[in-house]
Amino acid sequence: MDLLEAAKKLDQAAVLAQPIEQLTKQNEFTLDEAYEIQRLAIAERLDRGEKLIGLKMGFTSKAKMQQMGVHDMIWGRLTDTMLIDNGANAELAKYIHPRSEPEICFRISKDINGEVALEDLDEYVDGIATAIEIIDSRFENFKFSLEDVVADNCSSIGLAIGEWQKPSREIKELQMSQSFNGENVAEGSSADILGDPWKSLQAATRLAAKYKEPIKAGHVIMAGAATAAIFLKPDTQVEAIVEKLGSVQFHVV
Ligand code: OOG
Ligand code: MG
Repeated sequence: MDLLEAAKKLDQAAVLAQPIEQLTKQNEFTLDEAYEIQRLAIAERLDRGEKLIGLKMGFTSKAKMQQMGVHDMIWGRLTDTMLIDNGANAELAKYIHPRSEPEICFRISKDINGEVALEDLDEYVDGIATAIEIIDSRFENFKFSLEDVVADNCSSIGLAIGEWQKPSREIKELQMSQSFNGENVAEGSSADILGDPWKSLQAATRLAAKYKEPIKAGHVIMAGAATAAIFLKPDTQVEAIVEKLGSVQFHVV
């Protein structure tokens, strides 16, 4: 299988907001090849001038694994064009079949070279915030295998980050919720993110080291959702609230 060709297909699907058939329907490929396709697809974005701003973790909760039928932790890359300012508009026309999910986000204060132990992570974090991730699988019907979704940069397309708070280790049992036009659409607990969102950050340092992906000062790391993701609809005010960390919003137009 031509990995670069697959990467370009996925990149164009995102650019044109046109879904494609699952890659694994045509060819089998390994998880390492899937991560290579992801790297090559992101390289297309970076060649167009986009900047890496961090990493996202996926399937760090049972709710997400069950929703999508995939049972392994995954990671993907975030770029600057994916950022939506807190309170700004998100244009539905730019997406294929977007869903959103409340998350917790870490801000990195110091370059990370190699895996960092859970107890040493404080040294590398200077902020924690409530965030929303928009995911938009490039595959028809939002259906994929583990290899497909990894190649597809773990469905990432957008993120909004709320006000940064001082880092705290006490984020293990925070209520997390998402509302559409003031109506609750999803509710969970940060305990569902590997038992503690800091463990998701730890896993990010392990996986980034394994795949030789740098984590730099200023980068953000999304810990993964604790609830199922919900399809976006037009004219919707989307808000995520995490107990103690505050809220973040955007408006779907
Ligand atoms: C894959 C992305 C999973 C999360 O927070 O678990 C993810 C998907 O559900 O399409 O972002
Ligand atoms: Mg997510």
